[in-house]
Amino acid sequence: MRMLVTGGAGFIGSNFVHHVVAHTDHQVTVLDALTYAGNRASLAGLPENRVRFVHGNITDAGLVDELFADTDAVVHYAAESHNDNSLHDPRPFLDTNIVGTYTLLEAARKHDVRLHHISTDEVYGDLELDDPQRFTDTTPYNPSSPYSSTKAGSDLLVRAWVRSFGVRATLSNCSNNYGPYQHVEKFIPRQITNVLRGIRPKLYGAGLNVRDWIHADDHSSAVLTVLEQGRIGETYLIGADGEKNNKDVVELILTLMDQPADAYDHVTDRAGHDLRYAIDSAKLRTELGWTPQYDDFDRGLAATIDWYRTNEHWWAPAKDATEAFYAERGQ
Ligand code: NAD
Ligand code: TDX
Repeated sequence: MRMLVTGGAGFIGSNFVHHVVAHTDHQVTVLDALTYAGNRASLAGLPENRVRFVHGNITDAGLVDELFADTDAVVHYAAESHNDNSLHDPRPFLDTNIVGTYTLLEAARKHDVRLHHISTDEVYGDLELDDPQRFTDTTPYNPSSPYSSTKAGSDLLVRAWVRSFGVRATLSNCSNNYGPYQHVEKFIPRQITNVLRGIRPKLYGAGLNVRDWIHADDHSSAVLTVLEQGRIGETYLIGADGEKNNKDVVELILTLMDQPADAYDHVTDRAGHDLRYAIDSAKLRTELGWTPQYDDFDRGLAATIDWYRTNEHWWAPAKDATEAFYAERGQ
């Protein structure tokens, strides 16, 4: 299969490209604009006869049209992905997440190309800490931030293009990912690299907010499963039963890095901070037979810490500017 991966130089997209090369015979073309979040080094070492890189923007209709003409399937990861950035400057989120997705849908429609759209559990809003319910594909949309509202908008565009124009698309909404190649602006890599730099980790507010962690490689295997076996028009929620509050995660990072568990600071909370996300992935597991491989968060986190320890050349160039951005906001 000839596969186009948008956003393949980002965190989850690059993990997916590594996964596809290791587990299939597909030919991959990556389309990535190399924003501050994209990094060609995340694709280093992959065989040139399997992976081609195209530097370009998903809002460029001419380029997208050209690429779709030579593609059997598209997996759409490209997005502005960081909530804190969306609170500071929402505009790029509208351009990439909404107009970019629209541009891909129009090309999928014209060329009758199979499309899988990557989305997030944040479209469902948040849950109370003691709510026994978890998100399913029938949970009403209720996004909180400029980021999650643009992802919700992009999901609705995909559903409309399936229904109105017969585009062959599936969707997946995944919980918080961790693993190698994640930008140092995000919670887990920020705290690991802070410790490596001798900076105290920074916890927003009291740190009782819960995220449902999944290793990026498990996200990749789930996406491949949906691409190969998912029913057109369906939405699959991807999660690995990994609920943890931020305070526990930061304390675990410190302990795994041989620091006192309380050696962190509480900083200004995020505006509109979602309290809890939790995924019920029963549909994906029972209908398509998917299971995650990383069932031990402590081990997965320890491996991620090792990766950042040995790959400082990958993250160091972005670290100072990222911390300066947070410092301006008291975070
Ligand atoms: P990321 O910010 O690490 O990577 C995004 C990539 O998209 C970058 O390589 C960037 O250069 C590229 N990009 C941005 N705008 C573009 C444009 N206009 N044209 C072409 N390329 C562009 O993001 P991520 O964390 O890897 O997230 C990838 C996808 O997964 C997103 O759609 C996100 O909503 C979704 N998602 C992320 C998580 C998570 O925990 N990070 C969880 C669920 C879903
Ligand atoms: O320094 C920090 N301190 C802190 O306490 C940072 C950066 C974050 N946090 C908190 C905020 C969240 O409760 O940690 C939690 C995780 O924060 P992020 O890594 O920014 O992720 P989140 O906002 O949950 O969104 C992520 O998961 C869903 C991805 O960035 C999204 O792209 C995805 O859709």
